[in-house]
Amino acid sequence: MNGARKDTHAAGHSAVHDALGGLAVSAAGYTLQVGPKAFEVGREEAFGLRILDKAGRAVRDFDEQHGERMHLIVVRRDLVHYQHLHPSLDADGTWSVPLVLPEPGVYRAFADFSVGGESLTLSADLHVPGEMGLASLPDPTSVARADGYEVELDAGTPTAGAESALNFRITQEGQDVEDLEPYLGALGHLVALREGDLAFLHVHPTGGVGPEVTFHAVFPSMGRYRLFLQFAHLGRVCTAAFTWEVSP
Ligand SMILES: [Cu+2]
Repeated sequence: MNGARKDTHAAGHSAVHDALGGLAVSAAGYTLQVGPKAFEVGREEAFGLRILDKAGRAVRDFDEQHGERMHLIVVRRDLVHYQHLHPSLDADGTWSVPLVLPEPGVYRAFADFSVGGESLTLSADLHVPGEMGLASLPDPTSVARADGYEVELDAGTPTAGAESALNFRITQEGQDVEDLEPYLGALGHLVALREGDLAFLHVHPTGGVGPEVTFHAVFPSMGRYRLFLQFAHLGRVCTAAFTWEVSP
């Protein structure tokens, strides 16, 4: 579930973790194993994943990060159909969660977790056969609509390699939303994916009071990124997506 949680570590939390991850199925001695890898369009499957150590044993001891021990992000490779899920861990070290992939195409599944104090994002492709309507990345914009909310992004002019502040302001019918609810130990959750290779930047708020949520991120290179902001209000989690262009 994605409900409100008690903040465990928003204060003093490092603003930027791994600048870059999500490009490999194996890193730092850990390997991601997923199944099934092929889905039928729109049909719910029991999706499972395991993190194997160097000896091939399933890891069972994970650190809590942002109120959960495993964050699963699934997005189609053209950066549509974003999902953020929290699987549950079985006794044998398998994380499982019901998963529906809504349209044909190739999806990237990112397992974002921490073991022994080290944060890692490993990823694997999932396939949905069928005729795929390819979406082109929407043009960069500073306003996105999500479930009846309007979200405005002010990030100045981000430069590759330098820390950027990203400020989101959430309104509803022209009124500031001042009573944002905690989500994953903070006022919002942001995932940034780079166009082209889906490099994964996982950033968290460094502050914010409703209606504003602020993050810091380092964009590793010039180019376009898709930002997925999630926030909670009135017991619901909403997702707003932005295309953001980073200058050299
Ligand atoms: Cu999560």
